[in-house]
Amino acid sequence: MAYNHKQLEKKWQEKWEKEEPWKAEDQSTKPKFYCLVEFPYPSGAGLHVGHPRSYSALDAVVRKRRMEGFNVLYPIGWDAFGLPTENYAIKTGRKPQEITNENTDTFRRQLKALGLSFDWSREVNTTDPAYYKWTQWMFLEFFKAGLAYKAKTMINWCPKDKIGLANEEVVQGCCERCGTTVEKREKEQWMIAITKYADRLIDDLKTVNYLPKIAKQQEDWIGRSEGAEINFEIRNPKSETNPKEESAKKHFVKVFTTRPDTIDGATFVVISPELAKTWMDIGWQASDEVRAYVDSALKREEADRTAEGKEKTGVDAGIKAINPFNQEEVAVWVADYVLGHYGTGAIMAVPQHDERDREFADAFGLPIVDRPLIAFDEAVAKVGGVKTTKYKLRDWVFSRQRYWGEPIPLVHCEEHGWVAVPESELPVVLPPVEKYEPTDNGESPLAEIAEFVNTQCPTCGGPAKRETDTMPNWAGSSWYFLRYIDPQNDQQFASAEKLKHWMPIDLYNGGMEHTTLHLLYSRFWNKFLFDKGLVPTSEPYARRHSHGLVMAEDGTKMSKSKGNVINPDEIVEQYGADALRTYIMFMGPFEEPVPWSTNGLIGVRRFLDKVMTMSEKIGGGPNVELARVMAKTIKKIGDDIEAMKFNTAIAQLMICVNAMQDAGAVSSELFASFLKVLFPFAPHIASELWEKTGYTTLLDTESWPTYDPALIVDDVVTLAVQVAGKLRGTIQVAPTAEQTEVEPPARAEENVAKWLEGQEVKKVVYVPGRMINFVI
Ligand code: ANZ
Repeated sequence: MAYNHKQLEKKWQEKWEKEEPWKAEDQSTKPKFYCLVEFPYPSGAGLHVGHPRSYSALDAVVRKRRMEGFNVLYPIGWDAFGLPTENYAIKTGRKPQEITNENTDTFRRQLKALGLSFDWSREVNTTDPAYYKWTQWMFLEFFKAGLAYKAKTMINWCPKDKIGLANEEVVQGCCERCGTTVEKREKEQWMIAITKYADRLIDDLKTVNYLPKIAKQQEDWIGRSEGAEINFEIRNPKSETNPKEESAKKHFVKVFTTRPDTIDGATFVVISPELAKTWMDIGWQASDEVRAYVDSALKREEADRTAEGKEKTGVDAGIKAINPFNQEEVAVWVADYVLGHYGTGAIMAVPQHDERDREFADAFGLPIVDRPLIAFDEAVAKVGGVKTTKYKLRDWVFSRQRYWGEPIPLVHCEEHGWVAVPESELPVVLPPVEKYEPTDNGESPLAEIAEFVNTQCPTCGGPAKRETDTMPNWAGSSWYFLRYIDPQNDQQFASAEKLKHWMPIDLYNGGMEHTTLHLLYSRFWNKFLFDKGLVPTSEPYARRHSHGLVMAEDGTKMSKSKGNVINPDEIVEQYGADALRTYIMFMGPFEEPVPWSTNGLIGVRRFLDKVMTMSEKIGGGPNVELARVMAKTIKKIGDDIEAMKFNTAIAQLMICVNAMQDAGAVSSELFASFLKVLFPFAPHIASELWEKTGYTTLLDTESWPTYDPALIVDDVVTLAVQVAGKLRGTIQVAPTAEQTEVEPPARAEENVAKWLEGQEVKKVVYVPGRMINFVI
């Protein structure tokens, strides 16, 4: 019979709301456990089933931890700045803050309807001025430390969203959000020097426990390469590369290589179109052919310039260089497979050893020679090179020309340049505006508000202008985990004492798609605060795990346009929160993408219906078989939750329920254990059955069940115990038990103990599965 999930779940949610069993204590003698899930962006679409996948699973972990006696912090909040809200505000003429509030109300209601055990008293919202005051304050710390700087850069510009994008936000040459082809634009931007932390961001991965694929992806993204910079002298450049310099001066092209050992085989040099352009800007009289090539190459996207298998293009620069290792004259080419912003923007080409160089040489008939390798250090020394390390990681473009973000708290004064807004004037609050539309000249809508822009220089009191760029939506999420620790503090972002109590985060779960963005940014941000003595640990997350996407039934991505989105509200309404939670953990391995299946969900709901009838089976005497199944269940579920194998944990629950059904009766003691292991997955019905059984406590406050290890041994054998070669008793042990496990119970056997009393054991002979003999 189907239970009435609506009534039952409402009853327990009201009780939890009243008794607040999930409040974390800032002072406690219990060990702490800080569990973090990526907080959602409260979009207008409401919760997506992908959210419960992570939240329910980690909810299972923290429920177990509380029962194990931990003081658990499991918080939630809203990462609420961002484009969709702003675009919706533009469309509807409403205020972004109003829309945000509505959306967070929906998300909160939806999450509470799932019975997730968040500590709701610590909710944070990145758009709350009391929150972003500290985001601004931290930005100023970067600024004061010289890590935030303004630079003219070519940025990725999305002509549809009218927004500059970080490299990470460009996917195959298109805007990550709207899919429009990205253009290049030159723009003055605030940058944060994350590259200064590149080494530590790689090296410290050794000190944390991340899924291997996460650590690897971060390492590859940072892309550290050990190599050398080597100068190739340009032959007879005379007033060609730089007419202003005296012709007596030697000219060089500097290449970056990770393989100086191959230098003897370097048969030509290739410079990037970007470097060629720089040379032309300072006076290089390049041919028309070169100019035309450079012009067209600079318009091309990096992704297709370097795409594998793409036909190589390039042009002879008409210049010669000297290979410094063997003094041979080589040609200099311009080609777009060499990138301007990596290394030195120029390479020595070794077609014998490098695939790309080989293709280029084949395409243009350039020489390929087979020369021996030289030792790395020897080669570098001989040509006067300098060993260096290069990174793929770029500095973080930290400004956006949009409204709905944290204002950058800086003021520009003709005399004093960029000046920090004094701390006492933080937060710099987003002013109300009439129109949220970005401007066509690429400036933020804030630039149109004279009252906001015109201000005084904090240093001299003279007229000054505020920065009108806002921060990217990765700002607020770079430190939200610190604010949960002390969300109401208005003197500091969090007190040192509380930070010390809670950091680092013991377990952090989130999507793989955040590995190179949020996860890297927040590690960097935390390291910087650590260096300033503001947080107690260099790494914020001791352990990082990741969940796979929930796909549509047909295995494709759920999307509004395809109409295949599963709405959690409807599922909860029709099948209940416990069914959704349990199903979503049962549907497949946690790390992997899994297609949604309504049939699967119905199957899980039927299982829960069966569970609800189990309380009728309480009674009967001891049942060893059932006790064994229960012991195994406790062990397996405990181990599986630790390993984040929720699907196999639930499979074991099912085995256990079948065994109870087959037994016809279950002792109240065993049943209580069952409810405790059911609780992390289906807390509402577990609580209901707990109450039905006669308990008045909340399961949250109960302790995690234990089991007798002897009961989980599958086969036991009878072991003969001898003293001086004579049989004196027997014991039951596992056939594979070690001598150290067997000896104590053997000695303790009543009759054996008698024979051993007062004797000195000279030797113990153990034959696993057969006998143990004490030689006296
Ligand atoms: C000679 C050579 C011989 C190279 C060989 C490789 C293999 P990673 O490991 O990715 O850092 N390179 C250097 N700067 C470049 C640029 N701006 N655009 C495109 N390619 C560039 O790669 C470093 C290697 O990539 C460098 O070492 C250089 O080619 C090339 F058997 O030098 B090598």
